[in-house]
Amino acid sequence: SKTEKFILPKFDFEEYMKMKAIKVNKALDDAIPMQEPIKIHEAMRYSLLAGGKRVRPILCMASCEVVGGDESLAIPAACSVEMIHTMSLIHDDLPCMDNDDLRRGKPTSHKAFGEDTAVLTGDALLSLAFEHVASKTKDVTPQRVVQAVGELGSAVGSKGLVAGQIVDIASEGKQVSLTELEYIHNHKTGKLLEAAVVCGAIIGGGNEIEVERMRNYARCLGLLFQVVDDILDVTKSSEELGKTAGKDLVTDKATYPKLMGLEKARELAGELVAKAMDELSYFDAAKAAPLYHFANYIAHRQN
Ligand code: GRG
Repeated sequence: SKTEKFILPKFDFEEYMKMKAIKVNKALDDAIPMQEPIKIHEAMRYSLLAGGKRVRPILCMASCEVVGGDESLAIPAACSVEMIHTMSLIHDDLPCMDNDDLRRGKPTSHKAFGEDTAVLTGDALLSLAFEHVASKTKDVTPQRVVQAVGELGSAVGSKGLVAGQIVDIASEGKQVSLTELEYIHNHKTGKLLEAAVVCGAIIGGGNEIEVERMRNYARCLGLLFQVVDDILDVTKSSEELGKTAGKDLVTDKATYPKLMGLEKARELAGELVAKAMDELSYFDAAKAAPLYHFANYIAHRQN
């Protein structure tokens, strides 16, 4: 296939992810020491250190390295991205939103600490995210740090995550078109992924062309993630038929296979992974290896 030639046999992607996640987890742990008021810091640490995959911070660090920056430059920004991601999950789980009891295998923030504290925990993580990248980023020009802060802000706000969430809420129970579905995914999932990658490239010293290439790469990756998720939903659903019906069959949630057909959805996934890799071909192949494997991993994951 078109992507085969990019697979570099010597690169251990699983090991790479594991090592990077260890660094991220250590940095996140250090970023929020236990202190007074105990309750809020306990709640912040509870959700932040609950063991997500750390996809966004790892992408931020990998993107910094692809433009020639040292990984350490991007660690504060990487932590900020994960703080924003975590706060969006806390607020998404609230009774007034999705009303979920479990997240990352543990009771959600409002279940563990109460709704009032969960709202404040999200607020505190969001504020800390900006404080952290601004005050902890070292050996990067102020101009680049400010640019990264701006990227993060626009990824979160009413043109970013919040936009995706409000349109998603408005579309509940309605027929969703492909355009609307893409809008929701691009904002709810895509924008923060994009900010993670773009911030990494800015902080790593990338020039404008390099930053835009990485932005395009991230956009492909975000959409790919969603298309593959939807395809897996369908294939899982049909396998589980007779046991428990797949969630797609029991809800009216719009998905790519539903709106364009399974074959066309698979084609789209193939196009996205090829385009993502095309953006990477501009960079040093060895430094880009993790990002090639990332795209490949997302395209071929089985659950
Ligand atoms: C951001 C101010 C502000 C408010 C929040 C609630 C909300 C607005 C937006 C919703 C954002 C949301 C829940 C998007 C879904 C993103 C997504 C794909 C989550 C799953 O990410 P993974 O698989 O999860 O990376 P882990 O647990 O591994 O980190």
